[in-house]
Amino acid sequence: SYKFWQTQPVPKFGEAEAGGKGSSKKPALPEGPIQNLALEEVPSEPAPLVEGFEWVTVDLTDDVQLQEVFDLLSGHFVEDGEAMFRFRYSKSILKWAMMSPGWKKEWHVGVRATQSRKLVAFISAIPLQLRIRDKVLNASEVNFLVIHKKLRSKRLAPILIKEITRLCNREGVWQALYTAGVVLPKPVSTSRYYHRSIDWQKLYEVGFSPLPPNSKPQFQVRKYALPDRTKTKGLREMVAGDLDAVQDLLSRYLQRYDMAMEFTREEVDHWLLDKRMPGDEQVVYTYVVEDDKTKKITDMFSFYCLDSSVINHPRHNVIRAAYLFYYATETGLTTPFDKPALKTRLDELMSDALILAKRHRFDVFNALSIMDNALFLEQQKYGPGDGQLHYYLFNYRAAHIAGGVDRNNQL
Ligand code: YNC
Ligand code: MG
Repeated sequence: SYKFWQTQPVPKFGEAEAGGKGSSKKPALPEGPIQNLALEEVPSEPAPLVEGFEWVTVDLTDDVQLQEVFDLLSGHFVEDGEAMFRFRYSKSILKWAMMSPGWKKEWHVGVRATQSRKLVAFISAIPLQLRIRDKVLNASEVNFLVIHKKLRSKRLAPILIKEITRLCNREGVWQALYTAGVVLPKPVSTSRYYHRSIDWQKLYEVGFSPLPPNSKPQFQVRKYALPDRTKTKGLREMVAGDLDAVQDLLSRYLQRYDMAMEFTREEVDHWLLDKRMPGDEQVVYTYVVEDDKTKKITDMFSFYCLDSSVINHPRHNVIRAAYLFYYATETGLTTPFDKPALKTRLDELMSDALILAKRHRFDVFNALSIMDNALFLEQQKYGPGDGQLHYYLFNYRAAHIAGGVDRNNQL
């Protein structure tokens, strides 16, 4: 019934499609903002919390507070349906994800128990420029909404969501992007997680990968075996000197999609270049292909490291997962939509990505059914997972955006 969400400026199930592209017989609604507020209408103070709890701004530059967010998320954030695995965002990845260019400390919102000072809930936002078809929105991305398990189902989530909305609005930001595994009104796009085993034996032991009927463990191990060396000529790690070339290539490539980030040079630097401090774990791994004659950057791909805790296993505590991040290529393409050529090239690049992930001791490589991933998922031995990921826009009505798999079916 969506008692909370039906009060919010989001599209409703059953209403006409925006842009007139849907199959609905109802008259099309225009693509664009759902509600226009004036800054004066935005409350200057947060709504009060129930007795015993208080709002705080969490300072992620303070390692003690960062550790509190890490502890809250690693104990209470997203789990799979059977509660076997839980995302385990490292402190490094939390800083990377929440302290991107333009980040505001006010957008790291916590709730503490007044007496014990314990951090019991959290929500965050970062600023971004998001293109939907030909419009670029000055938006935020909301993530890391979490409530301690003992405080669930008390309607605290809507209060956190309203508070992050207020704080975005105060900065003149009226639209937001967010993703969730749950169905809410109303996804602008829906994708599925795909998994490519690297260490099949371990994934089997923790209960992540099943043994298919009529197979044997040694067949599975052999099926997912990878060579030690990459094949693409000119492939190397991205360095700071590649920034302009990568920004150029990536922004051209992202033009192919109906919804994509618009990256500044500073953002490419932040999201793609590994800037670990000594002792920190590496978060992002980015590779480029440099043509040895022209010295041009012709391709790039990246993945990031996000572990999952294995809940209640006697021997294994974590799954080391690599998540496919951005990629771009122009190699061999006669036009941007030359799908057979794109498939050939992506297969080469993504097979090397797996080899590199194995070299960095990842157990599994994950990808969503977005971008042009449908072109290589099957060939590279990815299998569909149980999880779906829905994409949502706050205060923006847009015609549905088909995922990569759907688009591939139209090849
Ligand atoms: C969710 N994931 O439907 P209705 S994703 C949004 N996103 O409202 P209560 C959610 N809404 O149906 P609980 C949601 N999950 O009555 C639930 N809801 O209208 C809605 N899990 O609240 C739900 N993290 O407090 C219902 O539920 C209402 O105690 C119920 O808390 C929910 O980060 C939650 O999955 C998710 O920690 C915090 O279960 C809790 O169960 C939990 O009674 C494990 O809430 C961790 C987890 C969510 C990961 C994520 C993106 C969040 C986006 C939030 C929406 C942002 C909108 C844009 C704002 C900025 C606008 C501008 C400008
Ligand atoms: Mg609650």
